Amino acid sequence: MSPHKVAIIGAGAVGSTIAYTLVLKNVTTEILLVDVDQAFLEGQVLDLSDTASVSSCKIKSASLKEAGQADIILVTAGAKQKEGESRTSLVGRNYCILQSVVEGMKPIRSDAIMLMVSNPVDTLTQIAQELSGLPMAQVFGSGTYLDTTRLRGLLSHILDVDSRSIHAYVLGEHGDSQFIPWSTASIAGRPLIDIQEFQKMDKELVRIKVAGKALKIIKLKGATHFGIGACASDLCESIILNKNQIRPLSVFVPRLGCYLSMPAKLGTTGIKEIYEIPLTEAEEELLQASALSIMSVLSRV
Ligand code: 6V0
Repeated sequence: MSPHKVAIIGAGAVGSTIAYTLVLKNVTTEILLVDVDQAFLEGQVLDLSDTASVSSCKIKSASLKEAGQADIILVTAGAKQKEGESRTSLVGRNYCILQSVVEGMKPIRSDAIMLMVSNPVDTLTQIAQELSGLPMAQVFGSGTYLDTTRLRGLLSHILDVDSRSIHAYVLGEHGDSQFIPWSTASIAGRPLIDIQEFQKMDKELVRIKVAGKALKIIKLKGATHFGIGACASDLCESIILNKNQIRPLSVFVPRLGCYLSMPAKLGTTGIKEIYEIPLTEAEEELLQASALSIMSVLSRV
């Protein structure tokens, strides 16, 4: 494998879980961890370095300048939601953090791929692209990949089919205005709307459970990190191995004028293509409403 450097900004619950899952995947040669809390960072690096028995990946603490020269830069730094708090309420605090992170990394390697994870992820991805000056194809957010994983997990339980064989997406904002385009969901080419168990299913309850799962976890244990760890490391693998996988990611959709989640093809150069799903009129309205909601958050920054 050719040398591959992944930088993770923010070594908290999310950043360290991404680092841990990446180490176990053995797809990268070096992980650079960056955090403002130097003692905490040193502890995380020492703890993660104990995974050496299962991986040859080296883990180091690094400066923002060094992180700016990595092949892939993940941003997880920032405040997280508290119980009952929405992701959009974090925008002011996390905008300031993002600004200092991007400025600190400059000059950023021109072919670096930047993956945003901090919330509100759609708004911050757009800001990261503008501040970094990197091409749009190289800056994207984890978007509704995690929500889609949650949806497929729930459907798998209800329909008794492996979640990876269910083609269904959560699109739009990684937040309250996200929506599920049910008309496009299928199993083995059969639209879900033609399947009897699906017809009996309470779709609104499924939507509420998917959209509300993060806050439920936060209420019970204070943070969510395993799901996003699995999703973000999968995205890194897709980039490093040029897998051309289709994932619902926060990408810039010109006709809507903002970053939000759409299925997109991901490989070594970043976002290679955006696949706009054909939507019904009602679903298109939900997409437009989600775009408006993201743009209103952006206008408040
Ligand atoms: P955490 O455990 O508090 O970690 C955040 C880390 O960021 C801390 O270690 C801070 O010291 C560090 N930090 C703060 N400012 C800076 C800075 N300027 N430079 C470097 N490091 C800094 O939070 P956690 O890891 O749980 O969450 C991080 C972010 O991920 C939050 O915004 C969450 O809302 C977001 N999540 C996004 C998800 C997604 O699906 N996109 C999923 C879960 C969490």
